[in-house]
Amino acid sequence: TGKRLAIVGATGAVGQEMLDCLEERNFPISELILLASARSAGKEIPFRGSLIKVKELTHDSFADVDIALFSAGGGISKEFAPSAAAAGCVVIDNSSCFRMDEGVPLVVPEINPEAIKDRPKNIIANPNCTSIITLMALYPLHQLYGLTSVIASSYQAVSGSGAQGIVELDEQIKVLGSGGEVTDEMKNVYPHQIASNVIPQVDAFTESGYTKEELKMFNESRKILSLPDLKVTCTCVRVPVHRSHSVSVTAQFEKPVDVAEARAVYANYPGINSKDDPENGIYPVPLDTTKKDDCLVGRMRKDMVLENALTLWVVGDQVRKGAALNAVQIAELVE
Ligand code: A2P
Ligand code: 11C
Repeated sequence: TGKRLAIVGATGAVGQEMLDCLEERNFPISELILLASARSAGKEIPFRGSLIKVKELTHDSFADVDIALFSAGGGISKEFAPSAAAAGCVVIDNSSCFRMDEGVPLVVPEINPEAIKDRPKNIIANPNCTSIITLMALYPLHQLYGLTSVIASSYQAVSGSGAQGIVELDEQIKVLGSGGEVTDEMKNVYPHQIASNVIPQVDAFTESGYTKEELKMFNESRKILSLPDLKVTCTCVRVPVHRSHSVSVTAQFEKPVDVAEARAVYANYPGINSKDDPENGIYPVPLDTTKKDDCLVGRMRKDMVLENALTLWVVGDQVRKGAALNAVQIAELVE
């Protein structure tokens, strides 16, 4: 026995990571259906010792599917998730398409697992990677002190842009390493050179001056934590790192904070640990969390500007906990 599971976008960076998570966690599967564009149809992908042929995604792909994990971009989710849900399949969608819809729960299993039960549209949304990683650090502190506002800057890896982000960084590194220059033809994913640079833009700008990625942090944090008045301001930055997003966070609380107590709280929470020993120069870096399930918090200190506030640094593998693993964990909760 087990679930009949479909992965939409199985050939992509997140789709491939989903397969790794399903294998590692021994997810009970009776049938696995791998879906992608017509370009990939017929391609064979290894899973649990056998090869599975990729099929082209169509509106009829979901007739015999219990759960579909979507990670092929917002356009594909918008077009195909409703037909999958109408066919009786539970959709777990990694795009930003349905996250703010009423009637679509937005879930981090360590924070609000009970929210999955109320899903009138048969769709459950997987939050944005930067939101997940930031909230993994903030939720235990919120339980202790009551979160009121967040000021953050992210340092986001190129794999957040999918497989093409990695290709673009690597090609630019190669050219620079051999003494050449990055030409405009080599800038397809990002508006500026990403190798040897940082770009203070993730996703498109909105009229507010914030980017869409920054507004996701604002809106999704409120929904996941059920804190409709939470204040969140954020600058999202792309850095030339392959994997794992880092976020510098100043969080303000209702109650007075204690650094030793705050550090210790992570010992009792799943999915997050502290790596924080400033006297010995110990703190987490993106390479520490690559291909790992747990997020890591360090640089925890009492903020010297705001009252009842802590400043910290959190790192997490955004392909894994920020996307694929979180979706698989949601699937594990679906009965
Ligand atoms: P394909 O490999 O066939 O293009 P990434 O985020 O790493 O770029 O991956 C995007 C994923 O979304 C890939 O699996 C890709 O499949 C899939 N995808 C893109 N366009 C479509 C489409 N029109 N129909 C189905 N899947 C798509
Ligand atoms: C990035 N966070 O690093 C983005 C990718 O809303 O799910 C995921 C965008 C989203 O570019």
